[in-house]
Amino acid sequence: MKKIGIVMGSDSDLPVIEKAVGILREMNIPFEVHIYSAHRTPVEARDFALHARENGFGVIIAAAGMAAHLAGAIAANTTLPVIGIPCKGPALDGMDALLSTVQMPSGIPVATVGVNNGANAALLAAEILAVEDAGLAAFLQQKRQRDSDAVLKKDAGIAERL
Ligand code: RP5
Repeated sequence: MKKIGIVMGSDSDLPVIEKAVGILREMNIPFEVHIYSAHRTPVEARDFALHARENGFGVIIAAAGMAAHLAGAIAANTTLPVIGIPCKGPALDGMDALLSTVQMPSGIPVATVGVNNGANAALLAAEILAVEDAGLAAFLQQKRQRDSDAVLKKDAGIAERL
């Protein structure tokens, strides 16, 4: 199976990445995590993206906050699918990172999930790999069924709680 590359702009983004890592572990998907910044370590971020395909990655998740250009910078240097996670910073409730990540000009796409939504980034990355992996697709379907069952269980108990 291809690996998922996870890049965060700073270790202050770690709580968001931990949600993604938890889901990838649950699904036994191989991954690698790095701290590369588009502005503090631009050479390393570029090199990672340039060689990601030959290094066995199938999807890259890039998480960054504030003027979050990491996902776009990674996407500029690879044709692998890149999923951007805008991280909430100290100002603007994450709107700065959301717009910086989602508003990529035409030609270099970044599939952007919600602010701080590491879980959806991991699930989307898994769905991309599952296009060619029936076992992973089945696992994803079972997970949805479990989530659905949990909601229906809450529905059955809601009248007693009110
Ligand atoms: C971005 O700036 C990082 O992704 C982080 O979300 C934000 C702040 O970084 P630190 O100052 O906490 O290292 O590059």
